[in-house]
Parts: sequence; structure tokens; C-alpha cells
Amino acid sequence: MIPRYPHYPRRRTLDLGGFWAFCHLGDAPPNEIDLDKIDWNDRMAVPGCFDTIHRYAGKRGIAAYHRQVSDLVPGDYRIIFYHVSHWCRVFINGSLLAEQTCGFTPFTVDFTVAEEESLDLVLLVDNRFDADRIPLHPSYADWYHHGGIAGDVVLRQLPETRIDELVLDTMDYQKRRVKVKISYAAVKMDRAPLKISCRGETLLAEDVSLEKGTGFLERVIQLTGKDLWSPESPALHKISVCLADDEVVERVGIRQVDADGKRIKINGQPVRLLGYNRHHIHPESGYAFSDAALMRDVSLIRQTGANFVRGSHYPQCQRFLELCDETGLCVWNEGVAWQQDDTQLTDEKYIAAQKAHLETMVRWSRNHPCVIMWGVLNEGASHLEVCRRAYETFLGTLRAADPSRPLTYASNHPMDDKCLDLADILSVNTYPGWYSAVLSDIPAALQKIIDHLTAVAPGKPVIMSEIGAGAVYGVRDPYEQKWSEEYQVRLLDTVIRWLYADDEKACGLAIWQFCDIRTSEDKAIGRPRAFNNKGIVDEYRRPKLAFDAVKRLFTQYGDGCPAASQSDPEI
Ligand code: ADA
Repeated sequence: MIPRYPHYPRRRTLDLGGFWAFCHLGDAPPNEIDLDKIDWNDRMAVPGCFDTIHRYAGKRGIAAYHRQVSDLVPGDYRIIFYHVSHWCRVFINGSLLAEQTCGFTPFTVDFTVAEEESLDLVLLVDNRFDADRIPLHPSYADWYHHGGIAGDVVLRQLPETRIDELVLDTMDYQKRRVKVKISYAAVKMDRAPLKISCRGETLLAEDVSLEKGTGFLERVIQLTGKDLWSPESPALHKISVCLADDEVVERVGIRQVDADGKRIKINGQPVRLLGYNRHHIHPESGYAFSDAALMRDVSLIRQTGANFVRGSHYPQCQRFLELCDETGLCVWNEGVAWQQDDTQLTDEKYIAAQKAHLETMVRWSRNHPCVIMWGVLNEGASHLEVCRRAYETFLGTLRAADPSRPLTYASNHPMDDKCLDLADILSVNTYPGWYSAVLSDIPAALQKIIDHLTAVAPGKPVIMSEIGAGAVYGVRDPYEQKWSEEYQVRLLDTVIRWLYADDEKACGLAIWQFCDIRTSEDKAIGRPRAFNNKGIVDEYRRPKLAFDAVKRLFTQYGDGCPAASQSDPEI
């Protein structure tokens, strides 16, 4: 489903989803494809992942997609591609207009239609791995990299004077003051009316002078009496911003997130974050999720009393974030990365690509109140001094792009990490009782980490950002050995009770993981069925024994799942 916000009520909008012409071109070199000679011998659903269709399952290569759009009146247009995985080129009427080298973040293509004409749209989509061409997508990451036009494709006509970007930042949650930042384009107009309203109530109306070309406006609005956004009560408010004849409607959740001592606070109240790492993958649709599929995941997560999701290990889709906004699920949103080593973290090309990716992630997701923190570099080589500059660069990029949210990274080297001082929140991935040690060693192993963090980076919140055990769905074992559902329950029970039964040892926990996922071809060894089986539900979201066990524990030790969800039908 097309993300509903930001909404442009005055712009002609066309959903380009549907069944496109399709042809799998196999191992063709991207630069040697003649569009005119493609044999469009199949069809493919958009949004969707072609490699979830059996005849293309497991295939890596170039997939060509084609559709036409007719009856476009002359003017300027923008196509928004919400998720193409993971490399693609966009051709309009045979001309190459864009190349996207990283999936997981939306991108746009602007073009002008000179006269009444049909639009011929071709995408070449590549799900292969190529460290040089596609530096951010490593073949060794522990998830299956699906290919396809996995997100929505939306065509919008662009008014000459328009709002190109709208940012709504909570300035002061107690005084209900919100900063409105407007990036605009203006070709001919040098003055225009600006009006900001909330549900018909005019908050600001004035005539503004405009720079020719592009410019920036900033105002502060007062949302007196409006409810705050919190996990328990996720109030959202629709803000309409009109500039000249353009209008953008965006939602704002008035809230402030702080890393304050060893606690994370939302609107000044400490919050205990209990939840999961969630991969945005389903065996039937890959990275493409219907609203019903998103609703099922969020409903299951909330049913266990969780209030927190770490979007492992890439930026979350807009529609998922909209649902988390409405249901009060707090989200850790992170750039795409998985165990980058010193080779990559000292490579200028990788650093430039990751920096641009993080800026894009923030640009598309910063208006979602559910995003309470940004993360970088899952299990990167933060224990190597030579990689510190990369962490400084990436965390600095996030800080500059959005100073309103705390920053973190998940470290699997807590005892010799060299970058802990750069993060606002300390996050640790550790698997005692699974990859190392036995169940009875878990308390001592975790205590050792907590004591070390307290010694070297005192006074910061700590999140157990990954911990868990594998359990193959349906494997019940009176011996309760590893890979049984019983063992997974015992490990998670041991971990959660240690963290919270006596006192709070960490203010956040993200179990690895919510659902089982197919892993990459490189990782299949050591992964039964070539899946990462550490979900509390399997890949079809069938609950394991751990589902009810975690529900009991989160209910006992949690702040309570986001009880209220947005009840406002208009929102
Ligand atoms: C790491 C990694 C996860 C997953 C996990 C596991 O912590 O961050 O993506 O691979 O290990 O299941 O081993």
C-alpha cells in the first residue's frame, strides 16, 4: 500500500503498482542490455519480489520491468520508488534517468513531459552482489537479499511553486511547540501565501517572499492543548502546509526522546524498551508487505506486550513506520550494514555510500514519532582503532541530519570496543548460552559485560540489542537440547529474568528475533533449512513455545505494551 504521508491533496497522483511486463535477463552485464531487444515474456507484480516466484527462486541477476503510462499532460512529474532491491537503473522513454545502488530507502526521479505523450518506463533491477558497484549490500549478511520492485511506485505531477520537503520537529513538548521547516522550489513566483493549519484551525497565515529556484522557510507553530505522542498514547496530529497552490499534509507526534543517565526517556518519563529485532521479510513476498501483512506482524508483536522493534538491519519501510506511529511501537531505525570490517570501514567509496544512505534514511523517516533512535553499522569492527573514524563520520552524519534523536550502534565487541564514547545509547549483541557457554553461565556472562560498560562508559543507557536462541518450529525435545523450542524458552526466560527480576540491568532488550528468516546463500551452513531460526514465530508467523513465554515475561516486567492505539479514524 502507498504510504499515506506526506500527502499531496492538490497534486495529480497515480499509483503505478500492478502487473508489469517482465523478463529475467540472468547474468547479463548491466551495460550490455539493449532495451529494444528485451523479450517481455512474463509479467511480475509491483510491489513484489521476483525471486519469491518459484521459477525465479534463488536466481540472482538482472530483472527487467516495463510499463507504460498514457495521457500525461505536459508538465513536471516525479516518480517515487519506495523500495527497489537492491540495484537498479530507471529509463524513461529510453533515456537513463537514475541509477540506485542501495535498496531499503526510497528514491525519486523527476522529469518533464513536453507534449501529450505516453510514458515508457523500464527498470533494470539487479539482486546480485558486487562490492564495487553495490558496496552497501554484502553477500555474507545473515538474511536473504531478495530482488524486485518491492515497494510502491507513485507518479505525481509537480506544481511550479511547490514544497519539496517538510520537516516537523518537536521543539518543546511541554509547550507543544513544533518547528516547521520547508524546502521549496519556485520558478516564477517571488511572493506567495503560506498557510499552516491543523484540522481546519489556522495556526499561521502570511505572505512570504520566495527565492528564485529553491529556498527554505522555517516557522514555529503552537499546538496548544494537543495530546502528546507516547507508546501508551500515540497521539498524531495532521498538519497542512500550503504554499502558493501546493499543499502537503503530514502527521506530527509531539514527543521528545532523551538518553538521560542510564534511562531512555520519552517526554521526560523513563521507558523500558522490550521487544524484538524484526527483519522485513516474508517467504511469500520477500521485502514486499501488504497492509494486512504489516498489521499481522505489529499485532503479534504487541500481543506479547512488546513496545519496541529494532529494524534489523536496514531502514524500515514507510508504511511500517506509519503503523508504528499509530500503535505506539518504538522503532530503532538503522542504516543497512552487517559486520563491516576494517577493509570496508576504511574504504572511501564505502564511507561515501553509507554516509549518503544514512542521510537519505533520515530525510525519509524523521517525521515518524515512532523512530526514537538512529543506529549505524550492525556489528561493525568498532573494536579496531582504525575504524573509529568511520563511526565518527556516520554518527556525526546522523547527528547533523537530526540532532533530536539519540544515536547508537550494536556492538558485538563490548569488552574491547573503541567507539562507545561516540554513542548516546550503548547497545550490545551477545549470545551466551547459544554460541558460547551454557545456560547457567548466562548471568555471569551478562554481568561481566554490564560491569565493563559501567566502568568504561558510565552513565549511559544500555540496550541488549540482540540475544536469543535458535528453535526449529515444531521441534519439541524432552532433552530440551539446542534447536528445540524448549531450549529457546529456557534461554529467553533466563535472560529476561536476569535483566529485570531483581533490578533493571538494561533499559532495553531486543530479542533476536521476531520471526525466522531465510538466510543468504553464504550463511546456509550452520543454519538448519538455510534459515535463521531464532524467531519466536516461524517465517509464516506461526508462534513457537517462546511466543507465550515471552508474552508472560514482558507482561510481568514491561511497561505494558502500547495499550492504546490511535483511535482517531481520520488519522
Ligand atoms: C548477529 C547479527 C544478526 C544475526 C545473529 C545470529 O548478531 O547481527 O543479524 O546474524 O548474529 O542469528 O547469529
